[in-house]
Amino acid sequence: MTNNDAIFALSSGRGKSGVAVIRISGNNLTEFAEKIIGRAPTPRHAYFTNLTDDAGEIIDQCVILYFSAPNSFTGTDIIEIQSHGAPAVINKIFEFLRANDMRIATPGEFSRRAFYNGKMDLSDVDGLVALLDAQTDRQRAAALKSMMGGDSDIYAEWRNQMLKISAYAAAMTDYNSDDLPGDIDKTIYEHIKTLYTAVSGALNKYKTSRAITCGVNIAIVGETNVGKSSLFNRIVGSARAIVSDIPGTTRDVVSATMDIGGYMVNISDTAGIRDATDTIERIGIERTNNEIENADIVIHVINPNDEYRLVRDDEILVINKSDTTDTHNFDDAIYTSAKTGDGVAELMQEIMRRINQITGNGESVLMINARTYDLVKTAANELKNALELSNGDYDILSEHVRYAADAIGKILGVIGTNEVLDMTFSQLCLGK
Ligand SMILES: Nc1nc2c(ncn2[C@@H]2O[C@H](COP(=O)(O)OP(=O)(O)O)[C@@H](O)[C@H]2O)c(=O)[nH]1
Ligand SMILES: [Mg+2]
Repeated sequence: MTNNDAIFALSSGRGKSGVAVIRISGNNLTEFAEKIIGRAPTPRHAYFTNLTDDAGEIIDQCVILYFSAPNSFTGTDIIEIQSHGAPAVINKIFEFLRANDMRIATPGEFSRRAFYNGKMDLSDVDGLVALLDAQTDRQRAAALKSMMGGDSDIYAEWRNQMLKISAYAAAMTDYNSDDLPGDIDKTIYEHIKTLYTAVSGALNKYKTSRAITCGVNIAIVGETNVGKSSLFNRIVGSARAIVSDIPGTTRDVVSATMDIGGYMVNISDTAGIRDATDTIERIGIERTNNEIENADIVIHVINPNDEYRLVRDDEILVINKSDTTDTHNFDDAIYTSAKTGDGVAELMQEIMRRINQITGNGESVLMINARTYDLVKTAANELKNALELSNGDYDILSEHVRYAADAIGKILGVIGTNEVLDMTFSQLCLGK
């Protein structure tokens, strides 16, 4: 099914660097490895060599590694050339490889080979995509777990059970109901119910997965001039928003991405909530409402003596400008001064507490992404359909459970459509 012709790519980052890693994947690369190393290569040994082109000119001093199939990332033979990271060196090596009938890989082609050669399933590839995107420690940990097969094991186990139940139910249609044990319906029902609980439970963790991979969204809202932008700057730790005492200065939403306790956080400073007369400001306020809707955490800022109208049930109430007064009217509010920095640490603690609530301290069962969400949902729906059938509808029940198994099979890539494969692999960069 796959053509393992010789392909190559720069696996390290582009730009000037100390070392560049160029990977070649293909069938029977031993001969080529021998040619560039100067002797028969032992797999997984490092060879320091003068890499020479076909005209006999030295391209660079390199370290060369050889991996023989199937013990490599792609399951094919692999040669890894570690050269100096200069663009001129990399270009010259590429030229040399092209002259030796190799072609540059397409994005994700190495992983595609790994998939076809049984080295990774699609859920592992999802993990790899997430790992390459990871910016914070929690993202790294979750993606790594997924890439190393943590998610695949769960999916494979579900699918296995679904296939068993489906086959069992299908076989039952061949029997006369009088010949079957009386509690058979109950047994099947219990099995499906357990699976349904697990699958739908994982689905409910989507928000957690999303918060880890895409970041927790925080919106700072409140009337104009209460100090939202000043507080935003305090939180982000750099002057990114315009601070001014002219009401309505922040007309658009200013956002920053930051790392709080290993979690990625997208924090937005918004235009104030007030009845704006000016069109541009009104658009800003509309955007504020969008931000509030999309936010996982809302920080509502007010002045010490302001009347307080709740914006969202679960908001964090912050009374800013605490340096201007001694009155403490609210018990469960956090008092801050964006001016002196007072109370900001306490606010950060509360933010951290909320993040932990949302992410469940990172203990999510599965890393569900946009691709897998729909498939997990289909599986859950099919199981639900099966549970709603009346006793004895074994052939229909068998079908529903098999559809559920198929959906999970698509997550793993055991049942593959080209669209699913293309979508997954195209997210990867060159050299992966
Ligand atoms: N005294 C005092 N002034 C503040 C504090 N926070 C902000 N301000 C001032 O209040 C005004 C409005 O601040 P800004 O951050 O632009 O408010 P925003 O409209 O809610 O974004 C500016 O003059 C700030 O210097 C604070 O904690 N204490
Ligand atoms: Mg502002």
